[in-house]
Amino acid sequence: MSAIALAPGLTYHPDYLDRAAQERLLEAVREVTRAAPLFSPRMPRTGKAFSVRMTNCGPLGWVSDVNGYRYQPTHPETGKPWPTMPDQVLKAWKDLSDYPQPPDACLINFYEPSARMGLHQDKDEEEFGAPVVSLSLGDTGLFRYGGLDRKDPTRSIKLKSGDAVVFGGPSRLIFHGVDRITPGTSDLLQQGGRLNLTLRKVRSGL
Ligand code: MD3
Ligand code: FE
Repeated sequence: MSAIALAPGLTYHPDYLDRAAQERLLEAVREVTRAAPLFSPRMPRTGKAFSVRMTNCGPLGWVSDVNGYRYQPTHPETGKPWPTMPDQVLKAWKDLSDYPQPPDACLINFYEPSARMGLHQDKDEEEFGAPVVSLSLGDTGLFRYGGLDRKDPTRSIKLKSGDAVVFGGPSRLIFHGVDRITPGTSDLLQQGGRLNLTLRKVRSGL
């Protein structure tokens, strides 16, 4: 498929997943949420809930509560290990990442139409040599990215169902966020909303 370089290390793959692949991935996400229900992470210190709900699959999952952001092997509410990563997710990583080892974390974000994610950097991982791979499903999200300084100018792109983005090399630590979801832009999710999967290598070494 055709890849578009947006910046050094930042590659956009429009329509990476065709409709059948999107439906298969959605079914895999539903299976993950049956074992590991979506939870509402809270901001460290203030305890204010994020508008995005989350779950994870793979050996490690990202969580946030009053004590801080971290990766941990278990769901914060059930205490159970995260479900295994679907084969389709591992295949996308092999295909898109150029990284020799498999990912050890897959964060699944669910956006209702009113949800957003403020501009931030992903810095809770140990292995910044590995890229982050993003897969989008459902309604289109207006994604914004800038540079390594919060004050750097930003650009926006619309991420639609089936799109993939790879953030590696000099783009691994850029500021980014999601400004809004456009309701009614996809019929993949019956009730609307947007799902984003981020595939990550958190721990360095084997
Ligand atoms: C750039 N998620 O989960 S995916 C996140 O659409 C997150 O749910 C957004 O930002 C979402 O942390 C954006 C695109 C993305 C993901 C990870 C990145 C961009 C990134 C890591 C480094 C740089
Ligand atoms: Fe992020």
